[in-house]
Amino acid sequence: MRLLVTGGAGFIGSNFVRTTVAERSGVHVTVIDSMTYAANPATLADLVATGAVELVEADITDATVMDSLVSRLTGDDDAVVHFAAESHNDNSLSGPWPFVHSNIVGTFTLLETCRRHDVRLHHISTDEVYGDLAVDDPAKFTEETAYQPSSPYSATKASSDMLVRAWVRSYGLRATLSNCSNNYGPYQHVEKFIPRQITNILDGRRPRLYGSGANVRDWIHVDDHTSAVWAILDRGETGRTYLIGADGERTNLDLMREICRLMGVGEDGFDHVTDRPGHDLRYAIDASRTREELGWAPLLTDLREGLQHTIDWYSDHRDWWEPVKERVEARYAATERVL
Ligand code: NAD
Ligand code: TDX
Repeated sequence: MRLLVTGGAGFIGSNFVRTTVAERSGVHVTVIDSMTYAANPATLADLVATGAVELVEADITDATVMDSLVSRLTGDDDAVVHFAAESHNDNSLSGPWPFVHSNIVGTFTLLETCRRHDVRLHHISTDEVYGDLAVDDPAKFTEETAYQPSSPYSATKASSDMLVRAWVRSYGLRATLSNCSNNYGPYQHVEKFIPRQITNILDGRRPRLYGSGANVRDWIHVDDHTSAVWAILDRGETGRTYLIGADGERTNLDLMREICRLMGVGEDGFDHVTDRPGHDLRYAIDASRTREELGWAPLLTDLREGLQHTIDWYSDHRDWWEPVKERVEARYAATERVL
C-alpha cells in the first residue's frame, strides 16, 4: 500500500506518519509538505534519513508536482491522506490569504489530481466548521449539524469540505472526510494553546489565557486521531463524513490550572490577556456513529495523564521548540495586553 500524506511534516500529519511507519510495515509513505513556518525540519529528519519516509518539499497547489506524486498511486488501496492546511486561528485573523491559498486552492488542486487518476482521498477537517455551541447546550456536533464557521480559518476548512463533498457527488471521487476536535500531544507548534503554556513555564514566562478562559475545547490525544484515521482508511465508506472526538471537554481556565498544577507553578500563576476576536465559545463532538460503525474507540482518554506525557515531551525536546519560541512570543506580544 502506498500513501501520499500532505502536510506530513506538521503536528498531526507527522504523528500519523510516525505511527504508520512503526505499526504498518507494508505501507510506503511519501510526504508532500511546503515546509511553512508550521513545519519543523527536525520533525521527520530521522525517518527521512533512514529512508522510511520520502519527503517532497513542494506546495500542494503545484499541479505538476501533485500530478507526478498522485500518478504513482496505482493500487486499489493506495490513498492520499490530506492534512496540509494553514491551521492557526490567530494567524487567520491577522492574515487570511495563506488560508485561502492552502486550504481552498490546495484542496481544489488535490481534488482535480485525484479525479484525473481515480485515486482515493481522505480529507482531514475540523469540528470548527460547525461554529460554536452555548456552554449549557445539551447537543454536541453530529454529522448532520449545519456548517456555520466563524473565523477565516474555519471558513476555509468548511469550503474545502464542501469541495470534497461536491467532487464525490459530481465526479464519483472516492473520498472520505473526518472532522476532529482539538488535538494535543508531541510535535505541536508552540503557537497553540497547550504547547504555548507548557513552553512558557519551561522558559520562565507566565502562561497566557485569553479573556476569562470560559471557552470550552474538546481535547483528544493525537494518537487517537491517528487510530481513527486508520479505521476510516481500513473500513470507511466512500462519501461519508466521520466525526472524531474523545469526550474531552474542558474550559480553558480548568486546563490552564491543570497545566500549572502539573508543572508545579501556582494554580493562578498565569495572566489573563486580550481575548481572540470572534472567539468560539464551545466545541463538542458526538463521535458515537464513528465508534459504532467503525469499531473505533479512543484509548488515551485520561487528559491529565496525556498532559503529563506532553509536558515530559516538551521538557525533553527543548532543541525542537526553542529555536522558534522567541519569534512566536514576540508576535503575540505585539497585540496581546494583560487584562
Ligand atoms: P500544522 O499547522 O501543524 O501542520 C500543517 C502542515 O501543512 C505543515 O507542515 C505545513 O507546512 C503544511 N502546509 C501548509 N500549507 C501547505 C501547502 N500549501 N502545501 C504543502 N504543505 C502545506 O497543522 P495540524 O495541527 O497538524 O493540522 C493538520 C490538519 O488537521 C489540518 O488540516 C487541520 O485543519 C486539521 N485539524 C487540526 C486540529 C488540531 O487540533 N490541530 C483539529 C482538527 C483538524
Ligand atoms: O495563548 C493562548 N491562550 C488561550 O487562551 C492560545 C494560543 C489560545 N488560547 C485559547 C483559544 C482557544 O479557546 O485556547 C483555546 C485553544 O486555542 P488554539 O490552540 O489556538 O486552538 P483552536 O483555536 O481551538 O483551534 C485548534 O483546534 C481545532 C486548532 O488550532 C485547529 O487547527 C483545529 O481545527
